[in-house]
Amino acid sequence: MTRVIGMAAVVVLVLAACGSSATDEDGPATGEGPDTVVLSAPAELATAALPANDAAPPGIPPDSAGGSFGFSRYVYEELGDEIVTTLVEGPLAMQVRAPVSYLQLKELQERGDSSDHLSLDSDELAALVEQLDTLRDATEKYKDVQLALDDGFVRATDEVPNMGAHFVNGWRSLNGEFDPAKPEVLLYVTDDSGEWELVGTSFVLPTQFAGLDHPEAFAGPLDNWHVHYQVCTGPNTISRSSTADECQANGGVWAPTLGWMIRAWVWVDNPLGVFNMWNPNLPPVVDGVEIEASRSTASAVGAARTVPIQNFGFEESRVKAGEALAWINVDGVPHTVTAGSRGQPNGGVDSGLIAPGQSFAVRFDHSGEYSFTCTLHPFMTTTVVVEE
Ligand SMILES: [Cu+2]
Repeated sequence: MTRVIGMAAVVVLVLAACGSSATDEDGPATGEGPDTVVLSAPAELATAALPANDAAPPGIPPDSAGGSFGFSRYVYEELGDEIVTTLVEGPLAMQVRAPVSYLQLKELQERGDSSDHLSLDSDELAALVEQLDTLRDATEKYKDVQLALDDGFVRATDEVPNMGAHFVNGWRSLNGEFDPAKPEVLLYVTDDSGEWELVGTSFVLPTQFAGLDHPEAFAGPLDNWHVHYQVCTGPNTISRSSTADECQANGGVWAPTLGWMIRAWVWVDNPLGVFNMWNPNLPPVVDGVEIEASRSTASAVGAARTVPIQNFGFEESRVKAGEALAWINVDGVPHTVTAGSRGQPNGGVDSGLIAPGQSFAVRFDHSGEYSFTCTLHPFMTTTVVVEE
């Protein structure tokens, strides 16, 4: 555990950017077409005990938190005093992660494009588009939230950044059946007039029914289903992992797991991918294109080091007292750099929203260990070690 020791940091806000979109050689593309990443058996498995099935966490968790939702197979968080696996995503064998939206898939299919780069053959592409069209047609009526409530959907979370509020159909969530016309979850955000607007859907398959192996549900390999562990839900929660005690103290309902889940974005199109967890077109939407400058701007203000915020993760960093450290957001959605941990600010430095492509720099005048988090994504936490 790290403590924040008398922070006397001078904050330098640097407006930086990358030309037209928030892309990086290593980061997810945001709408410029397919840039598929295929992950095979994760490296950490070479040294850890091999899990018994797709849903199982690795036998031996690492000794520090890490991993990122929507980008790595495992996410490890510090809960209580322990490092635990809070998320497992995708099949154990091979995952295909492609930032291709629903509308882009339809376009590829209409063009009769070869989809080799998506690891989809044309039949799978056609079947997938048909499933997604079915989902869209079947949920159109739920643009009227009252019809969703009438059909048994109940709000189970607050509005999650770049995700929306989850309205869950309890019966469907328990039956273990996959039907593209019957999503278990509808996602809504409140519009300017305070009305609920339908933005997406999500599916839930409990492992007791669907089994511990990755569901074969949507056609092709793009649907990386995930399993959350130690989940806290409730109308005032944002559906994240916590200890049972912490969850109950916040008025939430705790569960060891809810089973296999996946989002499908057929309403508000998602350039990070039709099945991605995060949708940059949902609030907080920030315009990364308007921002002028670059990584070199961050170093021009005297930052000794510039580190990327990418794939929903920070890098641990070391600087010398008196030096500045700059963070650049190379993800497709906003983040914050906020003194504190697990999404909780401690009253110190706070960047506010850092748009894709934007930078934020902090000068550290005194040695010590400083912890930072992202208030939008509480699992994002890092420590900066400042040496004499
Ligand atoms: Cu964040």
